[in-house]
Amino acid sequence: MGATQVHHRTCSICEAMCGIVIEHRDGEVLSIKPDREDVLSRGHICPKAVALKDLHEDPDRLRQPMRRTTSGWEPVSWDDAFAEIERRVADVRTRHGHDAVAIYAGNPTVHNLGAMLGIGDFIRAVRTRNLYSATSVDQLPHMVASHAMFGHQFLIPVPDVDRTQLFVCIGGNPVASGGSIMGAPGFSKRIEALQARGGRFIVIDPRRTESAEVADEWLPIRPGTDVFLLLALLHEVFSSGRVDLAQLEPHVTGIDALRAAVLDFDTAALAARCGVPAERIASLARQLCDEPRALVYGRVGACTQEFGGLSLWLIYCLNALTGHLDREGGMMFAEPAVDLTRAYGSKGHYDKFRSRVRGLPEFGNELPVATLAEEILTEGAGRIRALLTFAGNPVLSTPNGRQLDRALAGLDFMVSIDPYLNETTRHAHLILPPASPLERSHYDIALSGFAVRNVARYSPPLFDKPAGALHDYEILAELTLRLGTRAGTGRRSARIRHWIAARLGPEGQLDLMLRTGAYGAEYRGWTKLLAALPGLGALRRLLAAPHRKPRGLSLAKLRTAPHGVDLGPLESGLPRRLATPDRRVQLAPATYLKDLARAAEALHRSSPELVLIGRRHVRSNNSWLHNSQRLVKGKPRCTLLIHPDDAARRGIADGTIVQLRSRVGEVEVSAEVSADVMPGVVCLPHGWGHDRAGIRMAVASRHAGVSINDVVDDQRVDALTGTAVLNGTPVEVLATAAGP
Ligand SMILES: Nc1nc2c(c(=O)[nH]1)N[C@H]1C(S)=C(S)[C@@H](COP(=O)(O)OP(=O)(O)OC[C@H]3O[C@@H](n4cnc5c(=O)[nH]c(N)nc54)[C@H](O)[C@@H]3O)O[C@H]1N2
Ligand SMILES: Nc1nc2c(c(=O)[nH]1)N[C@H]1C(S)=C(S)[C@@H](COP(=O)(O)OP(=O)(O)OC[C@H]3O[C@@H](n4cnc5c(=O)[nH]c(N)nc54)[C@H](O)[C@@H]3O)O[C@H]1N2
Ligand code: SF4
Ligand SMILES: [Mo]
Repeated sequence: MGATQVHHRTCSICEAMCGIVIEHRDGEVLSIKPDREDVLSRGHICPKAVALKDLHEDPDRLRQPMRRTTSGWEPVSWDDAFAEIERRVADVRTRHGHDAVAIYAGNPTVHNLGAMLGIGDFIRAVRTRNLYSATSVDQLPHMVASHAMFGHQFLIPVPDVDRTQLFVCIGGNPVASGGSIMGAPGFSKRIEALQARGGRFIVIDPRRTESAEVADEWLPIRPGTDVFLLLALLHEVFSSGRVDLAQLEPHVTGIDALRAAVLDFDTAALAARCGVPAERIASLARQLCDEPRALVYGRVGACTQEFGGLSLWLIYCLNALTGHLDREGGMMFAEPAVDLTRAYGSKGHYDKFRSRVRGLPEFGNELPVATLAEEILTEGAGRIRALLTFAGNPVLSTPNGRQLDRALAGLDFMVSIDPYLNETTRHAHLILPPASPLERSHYDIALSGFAVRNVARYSPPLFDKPAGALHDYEILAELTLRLGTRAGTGRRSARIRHWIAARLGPEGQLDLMLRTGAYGAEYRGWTKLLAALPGLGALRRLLAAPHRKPRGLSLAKLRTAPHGVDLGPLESGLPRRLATPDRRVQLAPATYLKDLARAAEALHRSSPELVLIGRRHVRSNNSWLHNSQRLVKGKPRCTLLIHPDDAARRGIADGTIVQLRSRVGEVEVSAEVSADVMPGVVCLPHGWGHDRAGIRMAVASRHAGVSINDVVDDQRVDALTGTAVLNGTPVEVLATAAGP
């Protein structure tokens, strides 16, 4: 027996990015504990960290490529799998054209260094208009607003939680979720510290969430009506003459147009529609104006609703107009060591083309996933015939999952790059499973850009991958080569890039990015040479950018810092970092002003009697952690919360099996009567529904639950951004014969 060893790494499950310490011996994980010296998480972890061991050891995790045959799944060699994919994709392209091959990329992509480095080339190689991802069921309104207002889709402000005195949280539950577009591990402790220094935490949410529980105030709001609350808050700021742009004054444009648009609305009607008392709205606006260190933060609940686009825009405007944008204690911009806003990531674009069936706008070459099933099912030129999924489970994660199930079952060809045979991948003809997360290196290239402190942390692989296993980036690289065409990016530049990437590997590329970043080591002659190669325009731009505060950062330096390197608190970055053509913050982009007409029209509409919202639990992560026994044990969590008044009216008691119905579908689920949801609102978690036939996740199947997205309506999208309306679905709830 070998000696017990200690390994430091960053947990890659959620955006909190906690530092963990893993004790291991002879290739076995003995324990997973918090790293008290981690520069960001300072000793915080949640129960999901231990699931890294369960994932690694899970007998259901696929360890070799699988092919679906008429007599079931059988293992296949990598060579045969890749050859079959090349042949069948070519066949679909010959018969139906390039756009007939679609891609869906799921959430774990952004938590994966190799995937982040490889997915762009893969997408360019497939060269399709039918690109979809979890973005349009998540943060798309943030990206569209950042693109329109600040000029770059990834220049998204994050709460300076550690220095603020007033934190207003709209449609986020960071105590349970760990925070999102806000890397703030140990969020509850940060709120305790805020309260200890005399600050206040206010939660605006239809449910008294775990975050509302620790807040100084919970303001219930009718689902989907945040746009009206935000208009009312801005109305108060404008009409009371309290606009204070602070240091941003010379760097904004559009304030007059915004003022005129906002003052057009009637405050009494706005308050009545959202359900927050008019006096409280006015006093909240005053609080925001009076407090020098305050911020308004909005997240998933604010995004995935009918007016998600407008809501996120108005949230940024409200921060700007009360002097809280890009200022200490307000909403600030992280400046990470690898900065996607400087060179690597595209700035983004909007509405360059529209989806075939429903005419929804693209964003950054992507189409809204709410229309994926229609694009597969609707006949005609341009119909999707083949699908490649990467780290995604859209059957459970996107609206009208039953329809998507039917659509996927009818595809000519489907490939899933995924470690599990689950609700989505069961439809694939081939599943290509990557090596375990503990067998690869890690660096949060994307999410470090949204952390509440600038830090850089690298984790080497804990274990060697088994012989014959491939990492995600290796699978993507092989497919990039095999599916790349002469057109599009051009096969030659793809080859050169591939050659360089293969030589450097994720580590080499990361090192290059670190060295050329704002905190990088000395400029090196060889990076100049690389910059001269074709197809590397981004790199060239990057090398031309001035170094701001060199700290000698390199991969070698990170390797000697197991707890990470602290690069300091958030700092003001505007106007330097603005990427708009006039280098000003655009307060009133035309697309947004135009969309206000839609809100004005909806202002006097009456609310449906009962609407459905979602929830997250600290022991889940979307749809894919339910195969860990320690995470699903205890009483079933997939229950429908219903207010006592709504329950009584329908003869529903705690534990009654109810039928939950919407326009698109129905599920049967156990009711949990609770005054924690507002009257008129029912609440079900997402990511469950593991009772579908043919999945290979033994534990999850025994704790199946039902999928909220079997009830969420795919036809309801935020018209501005195309984001799915996951919250606020009109529903009916009926008691069934089956008793408690
Ligand atoms: N109703 C409702 N629906 C929602 C939400 C909601 O709040 N309400 N939330 C939405 C949000 S915010 C998101 S982000 C989406 C998520 O949507 P998806 O990303 O489509 O779904 P996940 O459940 O995260 O599925 C992740 C998949 O990746 C696989 N996987 C995990 N790790 C790896 C890896 O390292 N490599 C590879 N190749 N595969 C991996 C898993 O097995 C699983 O199949 O769901 C959305 N859906
Ligand atoms: N434990 C756990 N952690 C996770 C995840 C997980 O599934 N489980 N998923 C990860 C992912 S992919 C993401 S994107 C983040 C999401 O992180 P968060 O956004 O913090 O998480 P949610 O729980 O979706 O928070 C949305 C909140 O909005 C509320 N809400 C619903 N409708 C409305 C509305 O119309 N208006 C307002 N004001 N509020 C509304 C809901 O009640 C809910 O409390 O969490 C990440 N972390
Ligand atoms: S909150 Fe939990 S799942 Fe998220 S990074 Fe930290 S330990 Fe991992
Ligand atoms: Mo997400």
